[in-house]
Amino acid sequence: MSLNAESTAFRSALEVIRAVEPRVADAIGAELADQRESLKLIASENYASPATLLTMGNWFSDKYAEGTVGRRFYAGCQNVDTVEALAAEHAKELFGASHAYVQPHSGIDANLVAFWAILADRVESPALKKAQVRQVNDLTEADWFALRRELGNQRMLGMSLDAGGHLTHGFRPNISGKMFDQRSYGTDPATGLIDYDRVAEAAREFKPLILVAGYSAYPRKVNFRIMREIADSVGATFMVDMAHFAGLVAGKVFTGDFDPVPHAHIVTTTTHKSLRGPRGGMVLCGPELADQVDRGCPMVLGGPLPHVMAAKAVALAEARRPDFADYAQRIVDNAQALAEGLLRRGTTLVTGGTDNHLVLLDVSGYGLTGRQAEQALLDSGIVTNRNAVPQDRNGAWYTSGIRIGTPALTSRGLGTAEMDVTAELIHTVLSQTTPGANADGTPSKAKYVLDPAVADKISKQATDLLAGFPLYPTITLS
Ligand code: DSN
Repeated sequence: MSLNAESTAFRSALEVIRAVEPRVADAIGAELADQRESLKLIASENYASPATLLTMGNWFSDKYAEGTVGRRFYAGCQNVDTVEALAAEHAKELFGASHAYVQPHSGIDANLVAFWAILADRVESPALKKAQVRQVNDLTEADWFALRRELGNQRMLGMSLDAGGHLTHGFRPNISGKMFDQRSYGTDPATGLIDYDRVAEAAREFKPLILVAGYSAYPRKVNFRIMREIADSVGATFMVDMAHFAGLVAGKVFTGDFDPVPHAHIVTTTTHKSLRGPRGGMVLCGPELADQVDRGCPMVLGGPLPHVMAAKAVALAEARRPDFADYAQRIVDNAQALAEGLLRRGTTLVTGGTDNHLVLLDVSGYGLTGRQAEQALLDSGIVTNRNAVPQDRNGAWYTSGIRIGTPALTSRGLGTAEMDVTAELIHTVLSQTTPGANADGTPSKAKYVLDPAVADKISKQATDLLAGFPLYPTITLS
């Protein structure tokens, strides 16, 4: 049998790996089999292209490249320069940004770079100017601390975790909550939507240095024009973390007031969620913050990962193709079809629907915690994750919610008709699952009861549904 290039590439790679540690080769093969068989509804996951995946397995991984293009702390970075410059160029073109920094290893790293850059710009630079010196090292320690105290407003206002914000937007146990004097804005308890008047009020009272917008579990669009006006009204730097919806921005589904790039001073993202690239992060900004952002490594980041930057260049080139816009629109169409299918079957959804890639189910109506629902769905071949809902009574570990998203299934080619079938499978599992009890008879928030015959039947239906939409159809490993 003659093999296509993709099958040959992955088979050869596994053969080489198997000769050294067969268990790793087996685990890689098993991961592909698992991903092929399950209904992947994790809102932050996707399937990168074979080209993107293959770009990560090579000798770029062996190169140190601290610094930036053409200005490295190591010799011999000419090829890294090529791929980093390409990735940045594609990112700037795709998002209409004047500067792109493609070194962050993850979304949290990208946010740390942004915090660093904002603090350096808003605290360090005025301090140096005031003291009339060039760098922090030129100041005595006492002078530096005195200037920081005088100038340093380290306050951050971000969306609360239980309203859908991210850990790094000032959640107290996170480093962001410790670096910053933090306050959060939530959502309107009646509608589940951001109340911009309340955000403005909080900003007026708190006077943050940074106003953060963006989310991991908010199923609606955010009006970034209004958020920028709020930031401007209190002199805050406006930062948007678009990790979840970067693909919708790239695909021009979110435009005008809903495109963060023209409105924010600085935008951070991951590259592996709806953007469908390699696992990593990125920062976009205007010229004012560009120099500080470029100092991200080594100030807050370890050495760049050139193999991943190369894969970012490939994935961003893919996202610039016209069919990516079609993909992005189908993500939202599918999320809306899934939401409608669930609503028709009586499921409670936070905000009553979605206008992005994710749907947040409140499973307390089924008498379940998020943890029970997540495990029952997993037993039935449906991969999701539990998530807090606003004012969640079960806390962040057990939760009352299930977050689902459509980027991955849309990449496989499933459409709105299949979303209705998916809604039926989810509803069947949740309505047939009951809470379990602890050994002493008290109610458990983790244990649950689901007839294995029901779980098997749903798993089979999920597999049948996916059979028409093979994952990586060009790749056969055996
Ligand atoms: N862990 C990501 C998510 O699932 O949303 C965010 O960091």
